Amino acid sequence: MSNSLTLKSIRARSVLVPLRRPIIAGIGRFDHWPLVLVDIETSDGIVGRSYVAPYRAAAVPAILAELRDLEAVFKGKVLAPFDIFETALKALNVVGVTGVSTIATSAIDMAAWDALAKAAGMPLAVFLGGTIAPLRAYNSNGLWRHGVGTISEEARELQQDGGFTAMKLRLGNLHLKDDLAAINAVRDGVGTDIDLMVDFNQSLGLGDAIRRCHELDGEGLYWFEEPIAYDNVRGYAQLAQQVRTPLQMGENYYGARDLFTFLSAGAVHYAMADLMRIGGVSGWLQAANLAGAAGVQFSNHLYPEIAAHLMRVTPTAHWLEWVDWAAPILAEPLQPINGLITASSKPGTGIDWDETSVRKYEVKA
Ligand code: SMN
Ligand code: MG
Repeated sequence: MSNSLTLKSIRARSVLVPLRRPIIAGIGRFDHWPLVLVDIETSDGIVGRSYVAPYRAAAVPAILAELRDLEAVFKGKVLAPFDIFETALKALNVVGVTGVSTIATSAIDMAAWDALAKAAGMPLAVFLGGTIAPLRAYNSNGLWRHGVGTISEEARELQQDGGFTAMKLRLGNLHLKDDLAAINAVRDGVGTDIDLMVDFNQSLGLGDAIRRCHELDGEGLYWFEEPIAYDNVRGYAQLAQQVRTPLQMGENYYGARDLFTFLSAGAVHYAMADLMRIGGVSGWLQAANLAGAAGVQFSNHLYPEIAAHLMRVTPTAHWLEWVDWAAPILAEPLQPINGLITASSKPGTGIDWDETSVRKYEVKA
């Protein structure tokens, strides 16, 4: 027995949307944000939607090509996300299951879950057995690694734009004094009562990270995110033993097994997942339940529109990372209220396109 929805077609388009504040971090600079918009058309006329944001505009054609490949595999088949996920990753292991393969699979998975929840007439959180309620969120829309001169003002904007009491600052400057100046500038702007997460975006070597984390350990920061290369499990395990401020990482986990590796090694205090890399909703559920079993608090990386549903069925749900980067093309972007984010209460995820804006920002293949 199966549900009655079958996959008719996958429509994938790409847009390049402007960023109000350019992303400047240890991993590069991005002035525009490429999004791949996915619409899965089903036999019942229900359309499941999702988007993925692969950072590099030049990588978009590879993702579109993989989506066309998977469309051919799943055309006419039952829309069963569990089966699609297993089949897609098995089929793609011959070209590598991380990277583009996981990104394309995640996009289809998220759109498939959206369609199923819509068919059931329930918001995704409810469809998955949870409820919808406000989640505490931190503002991640700014505080990039640019000159310190505008940081205080920007922190004030991030606080006021949604009533946030938590925000994330990007660090990993060559010199400690520049990291300290940025922290002090945030606190000059918004005081010391806010929760301040810091993200090094892998910019330090292990030795320098041990030094830098010790030097910043007394600053009362909420977490140290990705101080070293994302795949240095042993390095994270060493750092985790040595620092007092909790270590956070996970935006680069490709699939739940990567989280399992880090949990088994005792390499993280907090963990997070990025829906495009962890494997969409299916991958998130695996990872969130692993983190739950390990008692490790779990946050999202980007994709707040879907994460706001999934955090409601995550046993150790922690902070929601708030970014509004997809807002230019969404019909109903979420709105933060008093630093809280609540998922859409429409059937599915609530993701729908503002077609006029999509036409404006579309990049023709
Ligand atoms: C980040 C997000 C998106 C692009 C670059 C960097 C950052 C985060 O690591 O955690 O928000
Ligand atoms: Mg990060």
